[in-house]
Amino acid sequence: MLLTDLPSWKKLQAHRQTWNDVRMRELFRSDPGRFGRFSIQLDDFLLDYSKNLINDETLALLRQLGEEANVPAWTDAMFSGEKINFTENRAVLHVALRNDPKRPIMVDGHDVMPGVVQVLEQMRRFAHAVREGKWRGHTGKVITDIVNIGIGGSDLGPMMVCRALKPYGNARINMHFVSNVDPNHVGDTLDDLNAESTLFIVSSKSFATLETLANAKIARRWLVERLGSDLAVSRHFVAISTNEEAVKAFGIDPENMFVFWDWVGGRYSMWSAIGLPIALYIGMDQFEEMLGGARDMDEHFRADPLSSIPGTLALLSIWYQHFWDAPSHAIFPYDIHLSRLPAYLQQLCMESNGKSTTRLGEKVNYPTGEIVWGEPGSNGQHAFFQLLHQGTRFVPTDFMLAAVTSHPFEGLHQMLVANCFAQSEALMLGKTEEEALAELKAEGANEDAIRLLLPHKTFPGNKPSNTMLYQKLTPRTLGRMIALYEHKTFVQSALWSINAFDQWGVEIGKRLSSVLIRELGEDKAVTTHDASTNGLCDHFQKLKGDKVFPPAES
Ligand code: G6Q
Repeated sequence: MLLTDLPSWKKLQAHRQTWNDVRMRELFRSDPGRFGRFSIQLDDFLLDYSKNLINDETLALLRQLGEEANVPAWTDAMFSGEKINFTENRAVLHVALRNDPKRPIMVDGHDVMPGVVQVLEQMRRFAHAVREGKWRGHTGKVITDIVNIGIGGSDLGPMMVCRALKPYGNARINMHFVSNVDPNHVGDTLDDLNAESTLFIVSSKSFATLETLANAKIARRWLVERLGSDLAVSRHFVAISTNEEAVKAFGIDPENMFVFWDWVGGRYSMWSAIGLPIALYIGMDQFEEMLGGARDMDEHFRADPLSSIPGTLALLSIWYQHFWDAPSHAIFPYDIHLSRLPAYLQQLCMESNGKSTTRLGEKVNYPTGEIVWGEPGSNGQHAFFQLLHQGTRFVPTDFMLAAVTSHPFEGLHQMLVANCFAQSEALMLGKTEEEALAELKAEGANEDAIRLLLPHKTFPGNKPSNTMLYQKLTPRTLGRMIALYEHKTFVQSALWSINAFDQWGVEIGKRLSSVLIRELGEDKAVTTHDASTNGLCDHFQKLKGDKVFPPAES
């Protein structure tokens, strides 16, 4: 049955009508236990979801909806290795990558855990050798720079985590991430590197992605030119893939290859060998801490999917998206180390749930897939927060912050925390006309000024937000947080009756450009497309001429 046909849907529609005149500030005033009732704690990790437009009845109805959509049964199916990614005939087992190795998970009659453990051990040996300076470059130099070449799921996770866990990073090792086929990406990166001490990781599940292979070829040529021998490749290139043949064909020795499996989706793969850059940077013990954090969240989720942290956030998102007309969801980490988290979650959520066909092959008759966006605070406050406070859009928000920072400069962290709390408070409270008037009077404004300014100085408030507060952004905490959003995304997909684990929209993009790549390389007008595309090709060819842009002057 589709979401809108479930019995609780109609009840939620009726329930929504009771919310038209409800003010969250009044709910807090009348109920001192609200924070306690609407918050969940997993060790130090607290989710405060009390600043939402909900009461006990709302939550009960949403949970009922989740039961009717069979969320618990879908959860069991995923954890037990059923092929729930049915359009690709694959199991969905990122949870196996952080599972207790003693708990078997079967796919096609085989336990996947021994393979998982074997790759983790290989990663441990390699990370140790590089970090201890035992793995050296072709000329005997220790590795100081690591370049991950990959895109999408083979880039965003490791990049986001390496930034997030900088305080845990090896001081000798600089991490670089090349993803874009824009030549400036690989070019600017290589400009600053010494081939003798650089290690490249070519990271691609399919080993067929145009951007990655093109950048990897440039990097290999750059290396061989500088070190004067093809033999250097084996000390400076490793590959992560599911496709051994393609890795061999590229010229990387399978000895230097780390495998993973088709049951790991690209955007769910940072826990697999795709996480090798993370392990090289923070060490394997800390990498396993991160896996442990994800396992904590897996267990918490699995025990009671609809009352868990991820389940609650998913149900709230359904409430706002369908009953409050909120197509987007903002992510505001008050932590500069999490600056790439919004981009990471954009892929996780929008690639997973950006679908309009149900599991039964029908078109959905309701919106799916939140538009995820965000930036770290407090920067956002000086930019787009205005729209949240006084604009016409309704944007539910997640804030996240740590109680302890790795740079305890006097007072700064407290200011950051205060800013974060103040924003969620202001979004919830708003400012009434009476309050704005009192302020203007206290400032000594005359009657004319009051008439002019009063409507502009009031704030509607009643804007929902969730806050995640934890002690410190450790590998374990980060693992918990990412697994949380994975499971939130999964619960949403179960409610929307869609397959969160395929990505045909990405596949089409991979094919579409190949015709144009060929045509743009030919010395004749492009005429096979619509007038706009032909016109753009024509203008490009005129503008480009034979010009190669000179490097910027130093
Ligand atoms: C992830 C997507 C996509 C993928 C990239 C790279 O879930 O499928 O972002 O990760 O297109 O693919 P490869 O790893 O195969 O190069």
